[in-house]
Amino acid sequence: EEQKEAEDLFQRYGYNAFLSDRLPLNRDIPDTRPPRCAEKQYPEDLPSLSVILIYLDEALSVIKRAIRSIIDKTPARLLREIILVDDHSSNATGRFNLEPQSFMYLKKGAARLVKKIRHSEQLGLTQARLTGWKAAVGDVVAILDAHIEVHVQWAEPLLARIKEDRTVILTPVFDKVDFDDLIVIPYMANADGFDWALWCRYEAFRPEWYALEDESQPGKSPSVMGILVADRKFFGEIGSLDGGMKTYGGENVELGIRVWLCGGSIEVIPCSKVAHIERFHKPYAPDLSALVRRNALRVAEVWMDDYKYNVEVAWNLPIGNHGIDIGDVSERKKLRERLKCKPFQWYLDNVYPMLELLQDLLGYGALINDRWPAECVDQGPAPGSTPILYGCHFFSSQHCYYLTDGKLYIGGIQSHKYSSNNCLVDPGSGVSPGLYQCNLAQQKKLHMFWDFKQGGQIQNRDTKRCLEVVLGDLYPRLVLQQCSGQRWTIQHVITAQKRHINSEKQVL
Ligand SMILES: [Mn+2]
Repeated sequence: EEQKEAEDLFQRYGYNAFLSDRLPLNRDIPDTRPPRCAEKQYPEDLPSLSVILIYLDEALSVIKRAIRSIIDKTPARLLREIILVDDHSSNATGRFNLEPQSFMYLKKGAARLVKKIRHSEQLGLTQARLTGWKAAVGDVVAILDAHIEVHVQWAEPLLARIKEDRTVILTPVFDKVDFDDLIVIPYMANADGFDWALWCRYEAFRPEWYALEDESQPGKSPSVMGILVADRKFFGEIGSLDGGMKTYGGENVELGIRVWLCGGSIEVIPCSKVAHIERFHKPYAPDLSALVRRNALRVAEVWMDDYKYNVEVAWNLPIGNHGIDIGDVSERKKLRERLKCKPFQWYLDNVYPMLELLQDLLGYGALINDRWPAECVDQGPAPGSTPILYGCHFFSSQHCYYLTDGKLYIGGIQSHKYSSNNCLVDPGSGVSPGLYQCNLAQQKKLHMFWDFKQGGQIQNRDTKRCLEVVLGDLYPRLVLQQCSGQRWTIQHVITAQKRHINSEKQVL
């Protein structure tokens, strides 16, 4: 029976809520900060802090543990309030009452610091964060998830840094709390970046940070993962968050780009650590990608100038004509003007030079042989180096890119200068085509350049063999053979005019 209950709770919350209900609310977690953090001295006189915890369908014991850790680990003189924002949870935890007895487990007097706001309908992550920020009265706001526990002395380094410079927006460093056993697994500090689809990812700091040889030092970051700490008023002056973002995703990247371009900066603070449950599944929707795509296109429209095509290509959409409703962006564009923000080029040059433009493309998307219109070229089993033909599903393993120099990538395109794409090669013998990291293929002088025009054959420039499809025992197979005039179509072709605009901007 307990097993069944535990499984039901896991399905509902995406973590082991059964175990959480049985762990002490004030459990000890290991101090995972860089060693030098414990030696640092912070001023007595620091700004006051409002902590905002947003949630949807969160286990009550998890929320209570978050509150308890904040109250125990934040100096009382600095903690102004804890604001819970419930984005219209469906289960009983959404309506847990705030009578004093709900907080009997807290230190005397601490319960009155806790306030709760419930959305009367579900408005999404961004609106939940904005609701908390608008209600806050402290000098500084820390906007966090509710499935967290803060570490010792987490607040002081944040408040001290904002006291020095109110225009920096900060992020603490997450540790991972495993969704099965709730054990804390330390993470090193990293910068928060993203790819051209605007999915967030960890990123190395800039070389200057490593040159300091002090991992307790703040590091500049292109963006945030979602949690953030800011001077409450400055956060408003710079446009808070884009309220036009729906449900999930993109708002963190929008904040990062905007803050950098409009007069602030983003820093990761390694001495401030927050243990965070990485859920098995997230609430809101089983598949968040359509929402992230919509929000990413919104970011591109407002902020990326002539570079917005990168986001469209990353989502395998036609350039300049994606047809997806991104809502009204006029207010955000006005904000950009009013704040006299720098062009996106400046962000690429100065903040995130590791982003690689998706340039020199002639065509991209699914690659289809006209005799087999339901089959797509696919990267094949991974790890592996043999591309195959597979029923079209149009996900990234079937995204192909044909470049001006004749390379043909299969299985997605990388967004960063440090990553390598996979190039189609003719091994020179046998009938199977190969797929190798392009830089390796180049070193080994594999035959990796192809002639291809929309609706024509795909022919290797060295071996003169063609990529073709033959009927195997049961299935059509991808082979290299003497050209018989088979015709291929790639999903999106980039016109000369669009290419011209892109390359001209790159020169500028
Ligand atoms: Mn989270």
